[in-house]
This record gives sequence, structure tokens and C-alpha cells, in this order.
Amino acid sequence: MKDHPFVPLLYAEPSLRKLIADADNFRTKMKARRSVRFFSDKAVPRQVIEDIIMTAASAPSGANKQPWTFCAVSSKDLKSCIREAAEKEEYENYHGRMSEEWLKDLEKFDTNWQKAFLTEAPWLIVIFKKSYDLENGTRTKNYYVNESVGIASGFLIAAIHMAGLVTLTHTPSPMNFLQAILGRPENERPFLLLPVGYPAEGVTVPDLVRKKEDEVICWY
Ligand code: IYR
Repeated sequence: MKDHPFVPLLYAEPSLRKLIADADNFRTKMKARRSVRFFSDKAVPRQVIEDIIMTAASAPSGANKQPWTFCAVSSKDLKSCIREAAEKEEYENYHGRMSEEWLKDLEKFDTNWQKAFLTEAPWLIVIFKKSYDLENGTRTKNYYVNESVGIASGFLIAAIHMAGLVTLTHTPSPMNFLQAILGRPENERPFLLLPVGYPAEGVTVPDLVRKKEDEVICWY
């Protein structure tokens, strides 16, 4: 008799036909995902943001510690504070902290230090990673924190896309200001900042090429 209970897996085996069709359909849907830097200010219901976040929070994590907090920000004041602080850092990045090679690599995205999407998008989701947990003042360990939060971030981006919204993975650097502005505890460190909403009308995206099958897959 085990001390820790197991429950049956909720699983229905698809037919071979459905397996092939579903994998192909999902690939096609996900292929249409693009990072978007220009947002409409059209409102997105809080329930949709909650659903998207809870999809992310269903990700696997080291020892199931779920070492993440998702801050969902719709307050105009907080978004302005975040934009101001992010632009201050990005100004420094674009004017000396980033190497010539890095700036050259970014040319095709036409980015600069200005981050209007931080106030235009109806929601900002800020993902925090917990390098350790604090339970009643005592530190408890988390494991594979970067891997876990990275996987959850992927789930989040997929959920945003599948819901019909757009996002961008934004990483102003350094981004400790997010911890201060959002009043997060000392065990939480900012991981990613994602504006979420509808794309601005007529928005364009860079004409990027994704690697082909034989460039990313090695079959053995
Ligand atoms: N964080 C900066 C710079 C930047 C860096 C990378 I790597 C990108 O793929 C895009 C931008 C910015 O957000 O502009």
C-alpha cells in the first residue's frame, strides 16, 4: 500500500486518423502565431486572462512545486509606471549596453527603446519565478525553476494564441523594477513580461523565416 495516492489518468486514445489530423491542425494553428508589438486598446475580459493563466499554471514543474506567480495588470497607473521604468532601462540598452552585433541582429524587427505596447495593451502579464518558496517564513526548495517557468511561459503563449489574442515576450533588462512596482516578495524574480490583447488594426510583422524540418530535427 502506497502512502501517496495515485489516480487513474484521464486519457482517451485517439484513432490513428484523428491523431494525424489533430497533430497537423495544431501545427498549422501554432505556425500562424507571431510576436506582435502594436496592440489595440480593446478590452479583454478578465475571465479570458484567468483561463489563459490557469492553462499556463497546468504546466509540469520540478517536483510539482509550481514555482511561479502570474501578475495580471490592467491598472492604467501601474502600466504607466511599468512602461516608464522599462523605457528607462531600454534607453540605456539601445544607447550603449547592447553590442553592435546585437543591435544589427535586431534591425529586422525595427525595435527601439520606446515600448508603447506596455500602456496600449489592455493587460500585461508579468511572470515571476520563485527560486525558493516561503512557507510561514521558512524557506523550502524548488527545483529546475528556469525549466519549469520556461515551460509554463510556452503554455501561456500557446493559450494566448489559441484564444485568438496576441502577445510578445518582452524582457526589459534589468527588470528588477517589476518586483518593486508590483510589490512582490523577495523570493520572486521577474521572468517575462507579456502584453496581451488584440492586434492594432492593420498591424504588420517582420517577414521572418522559420527553420525547416531537417534544420531542427535529428532522427535516430
Ligand atoms: N529587450 C529589447 C531588445 C530586444 C532583444 C531581443 I534578443 C529581441 O528579440 C528583441 C528586442 C527590446 O525589447 O527592445
